[in-house]
Formats: sequence, C-alpha cells, structure tokens
Amino acid sequence: MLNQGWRALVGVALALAAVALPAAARPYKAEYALSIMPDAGTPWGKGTQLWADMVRERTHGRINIRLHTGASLVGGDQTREFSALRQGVIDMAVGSTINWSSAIPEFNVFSLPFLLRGCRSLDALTQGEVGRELFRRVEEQGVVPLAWGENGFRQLSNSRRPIRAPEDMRGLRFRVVGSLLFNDIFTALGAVPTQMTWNDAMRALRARKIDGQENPITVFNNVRLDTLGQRFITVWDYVADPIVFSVNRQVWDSWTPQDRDIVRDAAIEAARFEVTLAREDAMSGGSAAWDDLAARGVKVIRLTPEQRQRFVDATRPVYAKWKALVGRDLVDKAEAAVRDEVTTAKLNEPDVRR
Ligand code: X2X
Repeated sequence: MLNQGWRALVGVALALAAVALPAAARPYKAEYALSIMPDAGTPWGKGTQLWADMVRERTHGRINIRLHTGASLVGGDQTREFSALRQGVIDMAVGSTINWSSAIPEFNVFSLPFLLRGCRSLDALTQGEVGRELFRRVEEQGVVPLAWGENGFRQLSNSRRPIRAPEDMRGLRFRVVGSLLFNDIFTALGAVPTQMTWNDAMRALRARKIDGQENPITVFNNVRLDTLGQRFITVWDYVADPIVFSVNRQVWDSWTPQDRDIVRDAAIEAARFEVTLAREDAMSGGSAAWDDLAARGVKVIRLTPEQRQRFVDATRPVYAKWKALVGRDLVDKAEAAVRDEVTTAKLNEPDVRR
C-alpha cells in the first residue's frame, strides 16, 4: 500500500517536473554540428566560422559549434542538407537556396534566369516581403532561419571556348545542381546539363568529363578552377544564391531565451560580414579576384547589354514555366521589388556592384 502510494507520488512529482522544468535546465549538447557546402576559405565559410566563434565566446562555451564543410554530414549530397537539418541529423547549417530548393521550391525564385539586376535587387528580395515569406516556409518545415547571407552572382565557366551568345554553348556539357530549373535553362541555351554534387563536379572537371560549370567567382577562385582547365568565364549574372543561417527547431527550443538572442544576433552580424566579404571579393571593377585571372590564363568575357539580352530572350519560356511552379504571387512580388529597386537606384546612385 505504502509502496504504491510512494510510487504514485514520485510519478506525479516527475510528471510535474517534466512540465515545469525551465528551458535552462534542459541539457545542452557538448557540441553542435553545423553543415556548409563549400570550403572554409570562401566568404561563406569565413562568415560561418565567425558565427560559430562569436556564439562560443558570447555563451562562454555553452554553445560549442563545430563546422563540417563539403556537406560531409550528408555524404556530400548537398540537396539532402535541408532535410537532414529538419530531422535533427544536423543541428545547424548555413545553406544555399539552390541546395535547399529541393525541400522548399519557393527558393527557386532566386534562380529564375535574369530576374535579378545586381546586389541591390537581391537585397530588395531578401530584406523585403519575399524574404519574410521564404523564412515562413523554412519555419513551417521545422527549421529556424536567422539571417540571409550570400554565395553570390553565378558566372559561367568552361574549358572549351569563349561564350558570348547562346550558340557558343551548343553541345557543351555543364554541371548544374539543385533544381531541374537549371536543366531547363541550360537545355534552352543549347547546352547539355548534368546534375551532380560539387565534389563530383570537381572530379568530373579534372577528368574532362564535363566542359563547364556555373558558380560565383569567389568559389571559382577558392578551388582554383583554372587549374582544372576552366579557361573562359562569361560574366552574365544570370542568377544569385543567398545562404540562410539556420538552426534545427528542437535544438533552438532547448536553448534559454538569452542564448537564443545571442545566437540570433551573432548570425545577423556574421551574415553582414559575410555579405560584405562576398561582394568585395566578387566586385569586378579592378579587384584582385578578377585582375589576377588574366595572369592565370583565364579569359573573362563581359557581355554587352545586347549580347546579354540574347541569353535573356532564349530563357524566357523557362522563366514563364518556372514562374508558375515557384508560385505566381511570390514571383509577382519579387518582380515588383526588383522593378522598384532598379528605378530608385537609377534615381539615386549607381549599383554598388559595378
Ligand atoms: O555546388 C555549388 O555549386 C555551390 C557550392 O555553389 C552550392 O553549394 C550551391
């Protein structure tokens, strides 16, 4: 009798404790695993490292983050990174909208060919209503998005010939990743697209199994794609990929409100630093990232507005098809934001980029 009574009492006490246990008393992990796709030397890698460092310092080591590059926590399969983050296989990540578009199709808005017109228009999307709506999509999937960074505007490189017109791409094999939207774009331009991970892409380039790829100049330089035979770069700014500083929902909920504030503030600061770095490195006007290329035997092709327009025209049907797939309302909002930004920028000052 007495025994049973005690057992019941203990049971009630335990149940009460579980409900009343303050968040602070929930156990923290000794280490939090954070995934990124690229190398630590990219602006993306450096911004992420800064986030981890600031968090460790400001929480006095309570939140100890370890970076895993090359999307190694998902065996390099970057398109699985978001679902691994959602399921808690990964605690934190700074992921590209291209890689996460397989889970969140709305992220394809940034990959609509030639929608964006320079950094300011990209900011107009991430920092405005479009960005807020996309963060809501991320939250609905059990991930807490904290800040927008950026990989950058993506340029076209290849080992075969200078590309100034869609005809120049005919028959060339390009590595693409993330979304079938990229297959459609490259097919419309007469090229042969192949989906593969970034790690596989580097192997395929080295083995000359593919002719080209598309990535921001910061990524090109970081892995020295020129040493893998990439001798021509066309600056076409056809899409850009932002990156999202994020935390798994259960991990987020396990932290005290004070620690959450620290992590969020640090993400915002680190993202600001990361964007500055990405833009400095990518700035084409006289910056070392581009000047140095000629000395390394790489020819940089800058399109005239008329030449660029031919790529725009050739990809219009793809844009129209994907506008419907991404969601008309969202893309309408994005188009309006870009239009407003371009008009205001013209009135005030030139695009910061060039
Ligand atoms: O794989 C790529 O091309 C990269 C590194 O840019 C991304 O992660 C989207």
